[in-house]
Amino acid sequence: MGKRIREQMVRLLLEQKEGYVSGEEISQRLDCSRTAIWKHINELRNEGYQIEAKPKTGYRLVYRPDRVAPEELIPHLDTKYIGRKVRYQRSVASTQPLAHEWAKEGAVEGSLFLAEEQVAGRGRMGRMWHSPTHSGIWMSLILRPQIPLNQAPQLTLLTSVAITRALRKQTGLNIRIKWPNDLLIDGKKICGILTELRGEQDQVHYVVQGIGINVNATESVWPEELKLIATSLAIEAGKTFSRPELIGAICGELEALYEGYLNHGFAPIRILWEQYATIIGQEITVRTGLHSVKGIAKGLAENGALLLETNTGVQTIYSSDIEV
Ligand code: BT5
Repeated sequence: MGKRIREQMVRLLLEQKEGYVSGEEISQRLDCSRTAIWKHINELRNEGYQIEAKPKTGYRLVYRPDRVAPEELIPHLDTKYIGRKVRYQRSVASTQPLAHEWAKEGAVEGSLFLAEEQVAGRGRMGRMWHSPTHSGIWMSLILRPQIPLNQAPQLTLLTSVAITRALRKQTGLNIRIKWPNDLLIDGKKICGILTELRGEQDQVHYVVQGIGINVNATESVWPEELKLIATSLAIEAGKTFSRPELIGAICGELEALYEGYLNHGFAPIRILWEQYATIIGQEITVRTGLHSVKGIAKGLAENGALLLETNTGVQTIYSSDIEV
């Protein structure tokens, strides 16, 4: 309840642009007492908002912290269910286990767990994901598609396409997809996706999609080894971006593609994916466990597996690391 009022209060303050909104107007529009307003204003201040209170005039928003809290995100959402339920914490070990717990408690499809910082963010196969505070989007999305387990990798491809489209629109940067789960700008990683799920062979119970995007990070927040392989939207564009606005755009693209996927299957996603992929027509090396195979990446099979043309014929690769 308190959260709802704070969300509405931030919106009301924002509507005023440079002007003031009187305590009386807030109390009428939000249907709460002057004492309650004061309490919420103080809570917002504790979260980093600077709100000026001028006697007989009202309140004015002077500074709005860069946060991905629900009240910042909601004004940028234009979706039916993706991102409509949000859990938010400033600092977490990783948003993934928290989203798993929430899913087990019955979180609805589209629920989103967001944090400003992860101190033990994770990649695939036990790798680390660096998530310095306020510098990126670190979130886990819960989906409940009625699909068999072996189709779940298609969701990683779907999400890659959705994020690519949203970020291209919002930033104008040339973002490309590297199979299966990386988004790159000029060969440097800007985003990683981690798809985890619970289910039985013929039915997925739920999917938790971890999405990590370097938004406003500068190189100074990264360890040495990352500086060579990673980049951020801000480094590439030379300006910072509003993370809540980007999340809103991503949720919108995701919902549109996901609805299309549930109704029409993977084929339309496959066409889009191939359009944005870095590797089609290139020679690549694929590592699958202990082995590695060289070949030309031809595109995606109908089910989303990678088609690799090798000396011995076309091979179908389900998931692995690739080197270009
Ligand atoms: C991934 O793994 O790319 C999946 C990353 C998923 C992160 C999200 S954030 C929200 C959610 N909560 C989590 O704890 N995780 C998810 P993988 O393909 O295994 O790539 C990991 C490798 O990327 C590392 O070994 C580093 O080389 C590199 N890396 C680590 N942090 C990075 C960063 N911030 N930017 C770019 N590259 C990074």
